[in-house]
Amino acid sequence: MMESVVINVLGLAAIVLTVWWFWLASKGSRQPAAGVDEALQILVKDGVYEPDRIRIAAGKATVLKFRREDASPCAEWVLFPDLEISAQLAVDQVTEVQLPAADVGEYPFHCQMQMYRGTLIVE
Ligand SMILES: [Cu+2]
Repeated sequence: MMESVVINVLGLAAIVLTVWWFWLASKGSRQPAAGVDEALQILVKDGVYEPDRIRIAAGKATVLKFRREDASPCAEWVLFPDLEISAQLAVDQVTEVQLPAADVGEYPFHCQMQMYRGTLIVE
């Protein structure tokens, strides 16, 4: 009788440990597509920015890295009209775009023909 109680307690402890372990592991590996204080790289390909919603911190200058893998002229420029920023992107290269410290809000960005579209979220 005593032995089966001990075994049950041990089994329960093992289950709790396993659940706890996996819960912690999944928490640790969960990453947003793009977030504050991460290396912000945006892939420019097939008519979309990936990711197309980029979150940055307000009041802090930020660098975005655009990797253009679309040779069509459509993808050549990226414009942030509200921030008065534009950058020419070289094909198959990473171009750094310096953003000034901005106020909280949403700032759309797009290519010169507005086919590529994205949103910069400052929070
Ligand atoms: Cu375009």
